[in-house]
Amino acid sequence: MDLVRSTVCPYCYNKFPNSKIIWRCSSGSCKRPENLEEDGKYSEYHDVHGAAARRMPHIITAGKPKNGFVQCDKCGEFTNVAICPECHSILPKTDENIIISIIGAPSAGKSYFVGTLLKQLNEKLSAFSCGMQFTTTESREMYENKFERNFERGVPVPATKPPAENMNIVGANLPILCDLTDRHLKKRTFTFFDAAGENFENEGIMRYVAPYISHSSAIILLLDPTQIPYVNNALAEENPRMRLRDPKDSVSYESILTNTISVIHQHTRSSGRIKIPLAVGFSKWDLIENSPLLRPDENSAILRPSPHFSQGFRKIDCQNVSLEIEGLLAAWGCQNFTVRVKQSFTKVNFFAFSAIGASADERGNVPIVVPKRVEDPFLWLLNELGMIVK
Ligand SMILES: Nc1nc2c(ncn2[C@@H]2O[C@H](COP(=O)(O)OP(=O)(O)OP(=O)(O)O)[C@@H](O)[C@H]2O)c(=O)[nH]1
Ligand SMILES: [Mg+2]
Ligand SMILES: [Zn+2]
Ligand SMILES: [Zn+2]
Repeated sequence: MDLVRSTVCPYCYNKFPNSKIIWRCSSGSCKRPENLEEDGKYSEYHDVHGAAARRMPHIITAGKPKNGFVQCDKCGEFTNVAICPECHSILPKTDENIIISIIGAPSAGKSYFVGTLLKQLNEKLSAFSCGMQFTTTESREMYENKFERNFERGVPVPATKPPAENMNIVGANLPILCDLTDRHLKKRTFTFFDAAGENFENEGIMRYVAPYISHSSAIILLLDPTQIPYVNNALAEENPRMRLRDPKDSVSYESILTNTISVIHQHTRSSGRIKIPLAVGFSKWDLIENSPLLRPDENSAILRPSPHFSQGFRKIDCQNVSLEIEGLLAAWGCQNFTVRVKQSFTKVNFFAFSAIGASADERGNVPIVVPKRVEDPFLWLLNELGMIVK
């Protein structure tokens, strides 16, 4: 690692010069139970309890790296395990660290989005001659426990837990890290941070997530169409038994957008249009497609399956979908929202997707997950960041 460059930790989002990086010994000797040492910082961030679990191998704070390795001042062996000076998490060995922030009201569909997106990337990213791997065993296990197992069993993914007061928000909900290796073998680590919707409800709480939003390479703002009064009324009229949220009960789109903009401005001490690319994605699109009152025109691009994995990235499809969604938003009385988004961010595209493909049944069982267009916002962002081309 280069000494002048800086790193953003993908766990605590602190930014520090690479010269501040510290190291964890990985030798057999330092890993022996009797040689482990209490690591309070790591345990606090990762929410680790129990005296034994909090004990970890020795940390080398004054190492001078040579070819990526430093010598342990306790056992004399060499290690290349770089860790964050603030939270002691292992820093990924990567060419670039990319944070993707997923923002949205409680129950907007953020967790299903992340879970089904990772599933699609895992299965289909080879179409772009890219490989995907979870960065750490911890990330792979989180994906398997939180998503894969529940998808297979038709069990709902639990609501994401908001952090207890004063607890660090990342520790309460560790991000999932995965490495994407492109055709030139360049490896980039993506951090998907799927916070609880409660974190975005007001500006005061949102300041806890400010560092991760402000350090993001891209933001995905997820909106639940049933939060739009026009949509909510139409669905209720068609199917009075459908369980729908009361749009008045949850934080509005406009507030989430306003909070996001002001948090970024404050944290980056800037004003004006924000240069971080923003994908605005409408979730649960199956509800719209299945509604005679709301279903778009039959020749709409949005009704067709996503073309990107089968035909290569199609920017024109993203643009067509975006225009169609803008048209629907205008018809549903949300023009002001669209204008505000475009005035506040320099790069914006509107999307719609269905993560599950259908609603859970009345007993709460989730059908087999058949995602539609869930990959579109992420592939658009990869294109905006110059990682995949047409
Ligand atoms: N019809 C339909 N329902 C969906 C879809 N995706 C998610 N849902 C439902 O929306 C609800 C909330 O989904 P989550 O992904 O847990 O929402 P979240 O934004 O992570 O919520 P918090 O973690 O509480 O902030 C679940 O009950 C899902 O059944 C979809 O594609 N279609
Ligand atoms: Mg969630
Ligand atoms: Zn850290
Ligand atoms: Zn050692």
